[in-house]
Amino acid sequence: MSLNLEKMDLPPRPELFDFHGVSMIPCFTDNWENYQNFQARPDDILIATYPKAGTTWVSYILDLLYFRESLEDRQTTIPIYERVPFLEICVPGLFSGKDQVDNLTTSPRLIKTHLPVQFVPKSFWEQNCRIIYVARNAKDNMVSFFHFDRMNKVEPDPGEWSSFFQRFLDGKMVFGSWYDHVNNWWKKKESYSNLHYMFFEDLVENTGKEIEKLCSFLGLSPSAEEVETLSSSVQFDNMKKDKMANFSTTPFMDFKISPFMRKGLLNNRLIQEKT
Ligand code: PPS
Repeated sequence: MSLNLEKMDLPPRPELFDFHGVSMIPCFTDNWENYQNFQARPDDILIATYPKAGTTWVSYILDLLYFRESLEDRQTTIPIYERVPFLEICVPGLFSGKDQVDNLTTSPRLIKTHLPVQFVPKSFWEQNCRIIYVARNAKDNMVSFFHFDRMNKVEPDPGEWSSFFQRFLDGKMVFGSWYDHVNNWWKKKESYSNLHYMFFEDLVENTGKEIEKLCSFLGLSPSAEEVETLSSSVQFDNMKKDKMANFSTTPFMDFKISPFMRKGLLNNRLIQEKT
C-alpha cells in the first residue's frame, strides 16, 4: 500500500498513554501485533533513533550510498519517508509502515524506527541484521522535539516550553525517556555486535569521517572522492532545500510554524564554547 497523505483527514492531536512502561500514541501502537511479527531479512538495515536525533540525515546518506548510482530518479521523485519507511507508524485503513517495508522492491531494505530497544521486533535480532543507532545530545534533541511537536499536527500538543521541558525530563514524550532510549541502545552493543552506534554531533563535525565509519560497518568501500561528493550533498543546506528530504510534501506538518529542518547546528557545543 502506498502512502496517500493527501487523503488524510486529520484527527485531533493524540494524548500520550503508557504502553508497556513507555509513553506512546496510538499511531505507533495500533499496529503492534503486526509489526512485532515483522519478518526481517538478513540484509535489512535498521536505522534506529530517539525522535529528532538525525534519522532523516542517516536515512538519506544510506539511500545515496546504496541507490544513487543505480536508481537515478529515485532521489528526485520519491520522498525519503517512502524510500526508508517508518516501521511502526500506522493509520488504520490508510497506511502502515510495515506494509510499506513489505512492499519495498529494493535491496537492501532501509527501515526507520524510533522504537526503544526492548520493542524492536525479534526477527531483526534473529536475522542478525545490521542496525545503525544515532544519538543526539539531550538539549538539542529536546529543542528539536519541541518545535517538531508544535508543527506536526499528529503529535501531542507540546504546550508551553516550561511544561514540555519538565515532561522531557520525566520521560513523558512519544517513545518515552530520551535517557532510557540512548542508554538501553548503548547497552545492547554489549550483546549484539551488528550495531553501529553513532552521534549526531560527530556527523555535524566531520561528515566524511562518519560516512567512512558507516561504510566500514556496512562493508562498502567508496573512493575518497565518492565520500567527498556524498558528504557535500548531504549537508544541511542541500537537504533543507530538497523537497524529497525536507518533509514539505506532508500535509500534517505546518511549515508556517516551523520547518522540519530548522538549524542543524551544534547549539549545545556553541554555547559551551562561548562560556
Ligand atoms: S524525525 O522526525 O524524528 O525523523 O527527525 P530526525 O530526522 O531524526 O531529526 C531531525 C533533526 O535533524 C536535523 N537534520 C540535519 N542536521 C544537520 N545536517 C543535516 N543534513 C540534517 N538533516 C536533518 C534536522 O534539522 C532536525 O534538527 P533541528 O535541530 O530541529 O533542525
